Amino acid sequence: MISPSFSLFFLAVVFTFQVPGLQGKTKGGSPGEVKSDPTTCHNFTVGTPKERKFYSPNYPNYYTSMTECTLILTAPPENLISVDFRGQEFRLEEDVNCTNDYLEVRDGAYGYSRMIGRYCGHKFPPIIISSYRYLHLRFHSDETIEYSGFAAQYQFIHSQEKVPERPPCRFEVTGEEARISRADIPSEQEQFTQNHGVPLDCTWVITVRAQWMSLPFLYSLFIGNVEAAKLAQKRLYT
Ligand SMILES: [Ca+2]
Repeated sequence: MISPSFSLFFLAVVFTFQVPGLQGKTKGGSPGEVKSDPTTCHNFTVGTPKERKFYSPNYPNYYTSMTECTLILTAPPENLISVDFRGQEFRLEEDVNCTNDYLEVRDGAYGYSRMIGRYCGHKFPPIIISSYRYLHLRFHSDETIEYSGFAAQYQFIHSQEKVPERPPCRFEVTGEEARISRADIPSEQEQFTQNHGVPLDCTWVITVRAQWMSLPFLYSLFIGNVEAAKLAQKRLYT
């Protein structure tokens, strides 16, 4: 009998391909290549922690093209995060759907957490307050047309209500063949889901040898598909 709580089952699988000799090496800035190295992204991913500020890459100068940077803000336990982008300016390339250059904010620690908003153009985003103690932010720029970007300031807000602390649910999988399933999930995760009425949120990171291939056709994401999520299997082959 499936618990009703699993109607909100959320599963994400991350496929990682390791290339010997390149691990830890920063990506270069050659034309056509996405830049996401620590130097390019420093303003965004590190910023000025003492001031609790972060910026678009290369701020106050124009941000670089073909850039992808990720920042996960983490507040102390029982705190939320408030981010204010209303600094001197907010200037990204404008397009209707914010697909060229954008700042993306998600309510959680992961790139698949609930989207709060995707922002571009010259209009300040609203003040953003997280539901829990994590925010996932992503800056993206495409090949052409850059602007000066933005400066943002964040603060931690002590929650009047006790913020539930979800135990981590992350699994590392490797080898020539492996099987992942709901059975991997510890009972404390299910209990947390039931107690707080939140989605079950787990990640499997599958790492295979370079030039090997995993079969992602089985699934990449399930929402509300309990039967499909109960059992999944991956096979790796040369
Ligand atoms: Ca652009």
